[in-house]
Amino acid sequence: MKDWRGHVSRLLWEQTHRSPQEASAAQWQKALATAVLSTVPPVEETPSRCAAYFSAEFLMGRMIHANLLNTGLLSAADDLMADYGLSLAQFEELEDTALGNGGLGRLAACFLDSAATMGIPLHGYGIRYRFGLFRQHFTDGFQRETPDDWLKNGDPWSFRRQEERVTVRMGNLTVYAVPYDMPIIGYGAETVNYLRLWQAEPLNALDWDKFNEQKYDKAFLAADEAACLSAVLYPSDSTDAGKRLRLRQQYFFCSASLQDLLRRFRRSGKENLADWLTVQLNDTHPAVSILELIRLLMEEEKQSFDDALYTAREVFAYTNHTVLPEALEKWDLKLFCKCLPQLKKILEAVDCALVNELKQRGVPTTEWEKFRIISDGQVHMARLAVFGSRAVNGVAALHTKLLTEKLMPHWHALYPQKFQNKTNGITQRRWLALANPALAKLITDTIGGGWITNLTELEKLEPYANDDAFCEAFLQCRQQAKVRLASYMEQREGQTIPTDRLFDVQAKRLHEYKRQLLNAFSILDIYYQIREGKLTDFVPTVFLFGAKAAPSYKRAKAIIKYIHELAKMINHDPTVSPYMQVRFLTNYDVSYAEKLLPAADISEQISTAGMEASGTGNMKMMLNGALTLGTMDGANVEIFAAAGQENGYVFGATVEELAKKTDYDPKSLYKNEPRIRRVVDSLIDGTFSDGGSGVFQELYDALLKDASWHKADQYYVLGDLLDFTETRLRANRDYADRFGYARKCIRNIAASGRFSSDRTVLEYARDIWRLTPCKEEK
Ligand code: 26Q
Repeated sequence: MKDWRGHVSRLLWEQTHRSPQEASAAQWQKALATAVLSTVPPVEETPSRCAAYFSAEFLMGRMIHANLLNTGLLSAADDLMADYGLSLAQFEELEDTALGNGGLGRLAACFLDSAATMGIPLHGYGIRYRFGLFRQHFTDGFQRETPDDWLKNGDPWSFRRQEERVTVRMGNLTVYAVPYDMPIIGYGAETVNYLRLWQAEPLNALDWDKFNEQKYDKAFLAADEAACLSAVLYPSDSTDAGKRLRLRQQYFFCSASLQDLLRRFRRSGKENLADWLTVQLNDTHPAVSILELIRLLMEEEKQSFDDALYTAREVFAYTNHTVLPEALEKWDLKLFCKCLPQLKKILEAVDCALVNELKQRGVPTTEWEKFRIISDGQVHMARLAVFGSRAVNGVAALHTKLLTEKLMPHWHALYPQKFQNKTNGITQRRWLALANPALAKLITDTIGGGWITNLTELEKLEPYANDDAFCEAFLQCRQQAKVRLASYMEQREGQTIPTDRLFDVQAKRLHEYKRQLLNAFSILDIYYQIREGKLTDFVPTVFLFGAKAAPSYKRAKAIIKYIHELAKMINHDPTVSPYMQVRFLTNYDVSYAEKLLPAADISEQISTAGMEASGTGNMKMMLNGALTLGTMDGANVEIFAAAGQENGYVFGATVEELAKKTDYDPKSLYKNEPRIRRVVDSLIDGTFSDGGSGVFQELYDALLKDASWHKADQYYVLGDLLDFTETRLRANRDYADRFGYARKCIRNIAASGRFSSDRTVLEYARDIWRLTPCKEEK
């Protein structure tokens, strides 16, 4: 280890000509990255069989701490920096790698960590966006966005592989796809996989003739058009329907990735592509791959269409992440064919093959339209993905049930064997070992360190729920996490929070179905009750929100403004602010989550039942011992089942109940329930100001007035409001018994083993990728 330290110091000097004391965080990171990467074995080329994870998003966060942990160099690096009066916390000033929006992108990152740790050859393929998810700030409570210049301090974890570039053609635009490889180091560093992200570059960086004609703007035009392809991540996590550039982005990385994999396949000496490779499609974003693989097999391998289609249907597997109809990708057929003319014939042929199969299997012609990939002048990507894949999975038990029974019952009837469930998971290396060092140490001191690679070991904590000394130690860890968050907020926001309170946390993308507005209304309801002296035993609480809204999502932005107004009123009310504080964190990202989630006492998971496919923040908070306050939705159902309902707080209408409420009338609730009326009226009675923008009136109308395209309060905010507040107040009262509450927290931790992404990727490997981990399970 002495050597390693000398190595780092030498690197620092060679790379920067700065002494360790003078070197910046970015320079230290680069030296450490070089040193870390030099210790790990190379990626195994062409293994006997592998899987590729195609995803438009990889939300990696910061890699420095994770890579130091996984190579066993974390404390060595910490000691080294300490010698110069520095610490690993220094790296907090560096940018996150935020090439993703939210859950789906972070899931991809967790899977890569888990697969490498479990010895599964799974490689990531995606886009090297020049700008990741926008940075958020607020002016007068309104969200503003600025570009995320994540590369400004360099990218020391990736290698440019110029020699492995490929060309991609889209109509009359042809570009290079240049790969950047980030080694993915498993815990213990026995397995190294790769994440290959493609950057679009022009065939000619400069039009020489135009330049010499002094037409300077024209001289760079073609180059700019190419660079545009991988320039920005679309900041919407539902639809950004019909955007031509988005389709081009998808095709760009899919074509490049498939060309790359075919090249590797040829080197492998294997005969049959499907024997060597499974491609997992992370939602429909990369589903155009199905058509592109067929095209490549026909053109490059001279296969017949039928053979190529057969191969594609053996190679691909599709993960669905949503049942919301508006979030299912569809492309205008004309736009699709104009953008990707080389796929037109193949698209039609695949649609035709589908029809033949329907015919063959005796599906009545009247049913065909529901299946057709081309229908209504649109290309239905989910249909293409289901038809073109060997396996289709949902991401939580309830979600898979809704997928097969409600969203795609006809497909399920046709291919019952294709459908499976793979409940999501999270990596405990990042979300416990790194994010909550105090708790991680307590757990390891108590039951040993096996949980790092086998999370079900946490079951051994169960008996300690009744051990007062352990409860006390747990509560101290929770306290430390709160103090840590408070000082981090001081640093990021210039404002802190009191730490001697209950922390109630809702952190996730802003969406109507996630119901941040329900949370806000309930806080306001409680506020009024306290003011009126009706609630005298309320345990002082800090309500924390972290959320970004898609820039074009007006209502989501209105809700952000509303929460800011609510916070302003409550925090400035001297009679109530000792009991309640409301904070909206600025620019919630992976690094913020690492500080926030370990500090939560209550994990808010309050989506309208049936709408959240899984959720993964719920798992992160459970793992750190928060109690879930949630609906019977997504993975909450499995969380409550694992921990026991008595160790959490369930509320709200269930999927079945909602299905029966066809006559739901929010207006009568509004009329008959004064508490509901009072909070809803705050939108329009002058309690809060939307700065004259009219956005609060629009929220009000969405709750009470039927619009032409959907019914009033379609997320059942008012319907669940009273039950939610009641349940939340019960949790608040329970919290007063510190040890009683801690016991429940510990039982949650003990039951969280199932929610490791190690378990999830092992299931994918066994049931879909047909891969056996290449090392012994630890
Ligand atoms: C689609 C078309 C055009 C532009 C953007 C998009 C787009 C981008 C991102 C659509 C969806 C997303 C991301 C979706 C997402 O994050 N879904 C979440 O996935 C998690 C992992 O499975 C689940 O836990 C969450 O429940 C689900 O909401």
